[in-house]
Amino acid sequence: MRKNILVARRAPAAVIEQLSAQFDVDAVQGETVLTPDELRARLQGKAGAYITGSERITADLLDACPELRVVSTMSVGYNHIDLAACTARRVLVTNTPDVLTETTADFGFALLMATARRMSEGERLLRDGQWKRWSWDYLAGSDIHGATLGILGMGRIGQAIARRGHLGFGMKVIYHNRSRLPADIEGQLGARYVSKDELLREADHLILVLPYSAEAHHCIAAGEIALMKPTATLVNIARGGVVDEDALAAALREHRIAAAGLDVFEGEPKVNPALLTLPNVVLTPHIASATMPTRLAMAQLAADNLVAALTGTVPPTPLNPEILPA
Ligand code: 8YV
Repeated sequence: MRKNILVARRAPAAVIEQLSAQFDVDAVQGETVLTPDELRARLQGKAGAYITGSERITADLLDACPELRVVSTMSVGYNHIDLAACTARRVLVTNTPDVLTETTADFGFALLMATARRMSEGERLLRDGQWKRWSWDYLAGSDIHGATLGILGMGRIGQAIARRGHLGFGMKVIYHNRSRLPADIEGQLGARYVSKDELLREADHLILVLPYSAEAHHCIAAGEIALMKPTATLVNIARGGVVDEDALAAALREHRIAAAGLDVFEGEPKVNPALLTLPNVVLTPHIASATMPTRLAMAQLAADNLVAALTGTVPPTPLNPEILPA
């Protein structure tokens, strides 16, 4: 008997075609975003769920959908999924690591450069007819090359950013992470492990790339920002919840740090209004992985994971492989 699956957000046609060849697919159409209640209703009787980083999979939802066996998310981050609850109920969870690493690192670097070199601020002034004359300190920002790059979270994406900073821009790279990298990898990346306080104090540019978790919630708040240089920039491509946005907005307003670049927001797609009016913050709508080749690769990997898991083979990138049969 064909299994029923839900594709909870519009997906590439090729993916729907591939899934439809094996399963009965209930695919959400257009730009619809399911509410939690709608997600619960649409998951009834479904063995598989193809989701994105926005659909929350909670213990309550799993209990309400006992036929659900596999959750495949088209994202590397999986803080929207209660993994422990899934594992306890023997629901297999997969994500899409690796395929987005370089694209996301490119974007992190682009956001860092746009922020440090005040690109959005300059474009806004130009478009508003406010570009009148040259003056020596007009839109003067801070240098990238030769500066100290601080990385909080040294996973795959953090390492790809370190490589860009070290090899491409001659930056001094320091990082803080739950665990230290092996010495040979540190050597290749030119990266030095430091305490979180040292990272905050020494970085000219601090980029947040750590996974979101309860411990990471607001790990950059007023106290942490107070340790940073007044000339520093802060870039967040992790999850909005790692930064206390009110504290950040206050620091930017009072020029206690120079600038911030944010691709992720605590209440996204809603953005904290305190950030919207500040000139010294670059704001982008969670697009760090958004190139066509990378999004297609993510969509394909999410589909391959779902097909494998529901047809009894080992999926390429499981998050709780311990529940797979030995
Ligand atoms: C996704 C991301 O675009 O992979 C992640 O964790 O944050 C982004 O690449 C987003 O989560 C939608 O799935």
